Amino acid sequence: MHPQDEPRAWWKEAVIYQIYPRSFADSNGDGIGDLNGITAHLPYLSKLGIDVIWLSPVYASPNDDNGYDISDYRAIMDEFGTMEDFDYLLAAAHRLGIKIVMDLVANHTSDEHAWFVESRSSVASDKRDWYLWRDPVDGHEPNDWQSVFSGPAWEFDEASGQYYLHCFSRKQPDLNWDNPTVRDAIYDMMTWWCEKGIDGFRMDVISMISKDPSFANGPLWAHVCNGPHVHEYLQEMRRRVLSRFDLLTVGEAGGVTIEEARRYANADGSELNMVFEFDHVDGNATTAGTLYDKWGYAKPQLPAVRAAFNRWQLGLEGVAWNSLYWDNHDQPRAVSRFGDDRPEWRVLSAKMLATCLHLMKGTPYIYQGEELGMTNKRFAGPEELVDVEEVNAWHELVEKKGILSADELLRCFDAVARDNARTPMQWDASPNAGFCAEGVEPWLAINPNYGQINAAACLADPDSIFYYYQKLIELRHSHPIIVYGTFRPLLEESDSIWAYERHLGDCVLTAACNWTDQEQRCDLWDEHSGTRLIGNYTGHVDGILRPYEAYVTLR
Ligand code: TEU
Ligand code: CA
Repeated sequence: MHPQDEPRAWWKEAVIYQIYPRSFADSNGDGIGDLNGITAHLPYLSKLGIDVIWLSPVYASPNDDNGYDISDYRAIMDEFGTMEDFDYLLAAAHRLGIKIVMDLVANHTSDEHAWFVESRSSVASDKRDWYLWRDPVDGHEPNDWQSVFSGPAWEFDEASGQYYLHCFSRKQPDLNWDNPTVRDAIYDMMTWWCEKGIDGFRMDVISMISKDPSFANGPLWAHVCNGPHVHEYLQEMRRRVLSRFDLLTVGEAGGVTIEEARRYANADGSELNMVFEFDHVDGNATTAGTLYDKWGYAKPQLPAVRAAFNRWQLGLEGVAWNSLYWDNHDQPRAVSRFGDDRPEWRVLSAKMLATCLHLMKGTPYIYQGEELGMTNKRFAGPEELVDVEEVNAWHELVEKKGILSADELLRCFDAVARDNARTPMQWDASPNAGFCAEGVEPWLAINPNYGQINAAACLADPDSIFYYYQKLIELRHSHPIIVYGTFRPLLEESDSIWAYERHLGDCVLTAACNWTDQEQRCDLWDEHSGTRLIGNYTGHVDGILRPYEAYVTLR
């Protein structure tokens, strides 16, 4: 069995594990996860079998947005440790055969970055043009763009009488990528990290680096995503930096369409390896987009989620490469959102979701704790809001504008707030879940269900979600059809079953997942269907799928 047309690449065969360092493991008793905490848990990741770690930002930062506001790209955040700790982590990971991909946040910096401090100092500054400064229009903002984190995307600077653009918080001013000196500085910094031996970049909001030069009124997304020069800049980045090293590159691409992704992730290798699209996590697709639209609590429905994936699977076949994810540090927990986190169904539905995702075509991403079936938290009241997005949304939608009631927004937070994913990793059943020492206060409250849901319990149970993920990873490493086989959707009319085939040479992989808590009829298999590859129940009953059953065969 050999991959046919599809060129082989290590980043297609790999499984990536995302670490949100602040919430992973605290090694020095300050309640904040750190680099040495990650190093200490490398054997755990090695046991899981992952190939690559994506580290959410570890650079110096005042933490307005937990490290997505960088004040020095060449320094480690004090709370996370030192550059020596980083070098040690990188070397220790490499010894175990695990690669490390860095988060590259280069659409914006912190307002405390030396570049911005200088830019702000005077309209005559050499670095004035490194950011997007504009004069007021009729005494107010230059246009009506709203920041992703609520309120105007422009902040007025009294001293110089101009506004600067910040698509995210006011402490995250956008860089001006149209200035070639800015691009040079970014490429230099990237090269510096590559020369250190890192293995790639996850590029934060990379689809937003080229703004619509008209700065016309309208929804922010429509004017900042997939702008006129974005492909030109990424091709330049490829020539100047990426092509010189053996890297995995994935661009976070809010607002990306399949058409655009065929360029960003083109198989010709001219830009990135793959992008993160948002169709399955952002029902509204992407170009619409007032902030208010994000807040809702409707359960995603199988037909819509499946249709989104099917579109991307077919849309990129042979011409670009997909990434596959259910959740990350910006999304609620997979099992709570797409599965069923009630105690009787949590384990089965988490395994079902994993099956569904990992056997499609693309590179799968696991977000820390997903392999344990960690769940969403519950927001009791505004005193629990920590994430800048939650705090600002509360202020804007509840307090200032009264668009949502307090209760409504809290229910939305329960469903989709980012802090659902950011509660500390649940390592064991000891006080503080093994995340930090007993008696220390963790930076974000631990989910009270850590007594039942934790890594130690999973490791002790051969039937756990952890070992199911381990098996899926092993399968990917041993069956080229999982990496390279073409994708064919099945049962596209079904309201309850997500099914597909993969084809490579004469081999066919058939996967079917029951998305409901009821038994469903399913006639995909007969005596010619081949042998069982994996499933989340023991055995298989002909003609049916039991509640949340996932069943996969290979012939
Ligand atoms: O996210 C950008 C993004 O487009 C969204 O994921 C957004 O944060 C989310 O929809 C808000 O509800 C990236 C990072 O992943 C995120 O953590 C940062 O806050 C953001 O960029 C700014 O750097
Ligand atoms: Ca710490």
